[in-house]
Amino acid sequence: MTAKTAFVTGATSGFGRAIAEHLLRDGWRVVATGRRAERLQPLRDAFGDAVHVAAFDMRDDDAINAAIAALPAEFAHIDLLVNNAGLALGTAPAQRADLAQWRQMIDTNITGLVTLTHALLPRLVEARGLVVNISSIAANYPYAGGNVYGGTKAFVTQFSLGLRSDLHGTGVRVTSIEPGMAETEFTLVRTSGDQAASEALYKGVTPITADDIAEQVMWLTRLPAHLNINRIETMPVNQSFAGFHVHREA
Ligand code: NDP
Ligand code: 8X3
Repeated sequence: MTAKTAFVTGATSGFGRAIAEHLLRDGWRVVATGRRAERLQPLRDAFGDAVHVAAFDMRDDDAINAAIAALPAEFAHIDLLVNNAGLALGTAPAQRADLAQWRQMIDTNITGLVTLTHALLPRLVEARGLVVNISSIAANYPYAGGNVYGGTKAFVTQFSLGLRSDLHGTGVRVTSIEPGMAETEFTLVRTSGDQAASEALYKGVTPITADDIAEQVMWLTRLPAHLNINRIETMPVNQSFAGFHVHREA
C-alpha cells in the first residue's frame, strides 16, 4: 500500500512532535513544520526520506505558500492536515494584558491556521482527507487570564464545525481536539520561559501527555471512512471546574 502523507504544524515540540512521530511509526509520510529548523532535523535523522522538513513561521503568508509550493512530488498529495501550531501568551487579566501578545496569538492560532487550511483544502478534497484541528478546553470554558487565548481556540472549534458543513459531500472529515492541561512546552512559552512556574503548574496533577493526544490522532486516522468525530474534549482527572465567582460590593 502507498504511504499516506500528513502535514503536521508545530512538529518541533509537544503534541506536534508526538503526532509526527506516531504517524511516522505507523508508516505515514510527514511534512513536519515549525520555526525551529534544528528541532525538525532529528525527525529527518530518525525517519529519513519519510519526513519532509519545512521551517516557517505560521504568521508569514508568503513563507506558508512557498513551503507548499516547494513540496516534493511524493509529499504533495496531502491526506491529513494536523493544525497544531499555536500558543498562549500571558495570564494577565484583559485590562492589564499586553496587546502585542494578544495579536501574536490571533496571528498564529487563527490567521496562520486559516491561511494554511485554505491553501491545502483543494488537496484534502482531492484526497477525501482528514483535518484535525487542535483547539482546547479554553474554547469551551472561560477562566481568568484566558481571554484572547480562549477566544482563539473558540474560533478553532467553531471553524472546525463550519468546515464540516462546507465540506459536506466531499468525503473530507474534520475533527476538533480539545485538550485540557497537558505537559509540553506550552506553559514555558506562556510564561516567557519561567521553568519554575511551568513545573509548579503540573506538579502533582498527572497532566495529559503529548503521547495521549497523538494516540487520539492515530485513532482518528484508523476510523472507517463513513465516521466523523466532530469533537474530542479531554481533561486530566485532576482538572475540573471551579464554578462562578461572585464579587460583593462593600
Ligand atoms: P508547545 O509549546 O510544546 O508546542 C507548540 C508548537 O507550536 C511548537 O512546535 C512551535 O514551534 C509551534 N508554533 C508556535 N508558534 C508558531 C509560529 N508562529 N509559527 C510556526 N509554529 C509555531 O505546546 P503544545 O504542544 O502544548 O501546543 C500545541 C497546540 O496544542 C497549541 O495549539 C496549543 O494551544 C494546544 N493546546 C495545548 C494544551 C496544553 O495544555 N499543552 C492544551 C490544549 C491545547 P516553533 O516554536 O518551533 O515555531
Ligand atoms: C491549554 C489548556 O487548560 O491550560 O489550552 O487552558 S488550559
